[in-house]
Amino acid sequence: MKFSTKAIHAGQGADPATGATIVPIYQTSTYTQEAVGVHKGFDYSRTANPTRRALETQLAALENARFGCAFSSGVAATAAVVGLLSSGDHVIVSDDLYGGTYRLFSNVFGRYGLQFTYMDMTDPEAVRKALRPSTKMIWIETPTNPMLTLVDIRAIANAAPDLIIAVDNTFATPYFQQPLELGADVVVHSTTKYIGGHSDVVGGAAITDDKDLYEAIKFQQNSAGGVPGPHDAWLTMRGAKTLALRMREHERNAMAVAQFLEARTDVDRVYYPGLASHPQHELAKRQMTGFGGMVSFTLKGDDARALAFANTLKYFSLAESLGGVESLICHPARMTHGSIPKEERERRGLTDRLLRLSVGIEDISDLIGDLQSALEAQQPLTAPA
Ligand code: P1T
Repeated sequence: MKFSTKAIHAGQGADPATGATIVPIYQTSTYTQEAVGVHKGFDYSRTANPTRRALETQLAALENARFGCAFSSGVAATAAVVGLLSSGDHVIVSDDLYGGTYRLFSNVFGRYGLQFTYMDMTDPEAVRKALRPSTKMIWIETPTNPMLTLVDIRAIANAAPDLIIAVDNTFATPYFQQPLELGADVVVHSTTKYIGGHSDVVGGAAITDDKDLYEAIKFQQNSAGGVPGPHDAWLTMRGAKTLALRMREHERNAMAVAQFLEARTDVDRVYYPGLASHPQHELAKRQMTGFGGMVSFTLKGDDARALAFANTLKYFSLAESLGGVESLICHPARMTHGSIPKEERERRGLTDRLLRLSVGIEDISDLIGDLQSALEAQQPLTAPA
């Protein structure tokens, strides 16, 4: 089965109880047993629920894997994977990543005795040198949020063959990037984003083809209990059916937006892996089958100018999150990445002037027109005194 067919058919067979063509929302917490321990495979909905199971089957198929666990959010999925580790274990983490992941690692798991080294992973040899006897996991976000930096998954997996390689594949989605085929052991998603696709549901997933790893993650899922309810699972599953269609359109629009911004003299830098000017454009072409829908950039001028620009846009809502059909703009330093200390942020290039676009699938002429009007509404830059 090819990708779009899997999105529509994997886990989506007719309901065995009624023949319903679409998987029903099994809005139940529990299941009546014929006798103690005699039941149809479900006994309590934290452990398993038919609607959630259909979503898990669908998402696993999209990553070309056998096993998936759905969670109530992306950070719940991340917590379940890092929760496999024990006090004293060491994790190497890509140094640009979602602020909430940084917060979870540093401020929650750090208190439980896990050790995290954040580093630039563009040099796999440097990653190999940073390995310690206690290193158990490498946590990769690629492309990173919000700088759109890439990490060569295969090179890192080769540099650390015995460790758990976890990849947050939220930005690329399985449509554009298949980390398990590149040597990763587990893929994590915020399904809140492109997979759900309509900004109406929060969720997460951890997907693997390794049975032992799956059993361990499922144990975490059931023990810590960060599961989605059946209605949220159903919404996510419905969204995922059109992932391929949406991603093609997100990418087409994002490329046009990135090229438009790059050609403007009032724009300082544009970060988009699809641009030939992106320092890792060749890796992007090799590792991904498309470049995604996220574009970050800096305007010339100060951060007040950047904020005024963001407030002037009509179709790009000023909002956290990404990956929905509607376009969003975010000021990462004050919004999604505010929990990272300023000096850490700036070391990664995440300045107060940085803006991040989640380019939606509206008509491209409206989006470009909106950006153009907002740029032209700004005070002209005055020459330095
Ligand atoms: O929000 P939640 O579903 O818990 O997902 C967390 C998460 C994990 N990984 C990546 C790469 C993410 O971008 C996120 C969430 N990010 C945002 C809310 C944001 O606006 O960047």
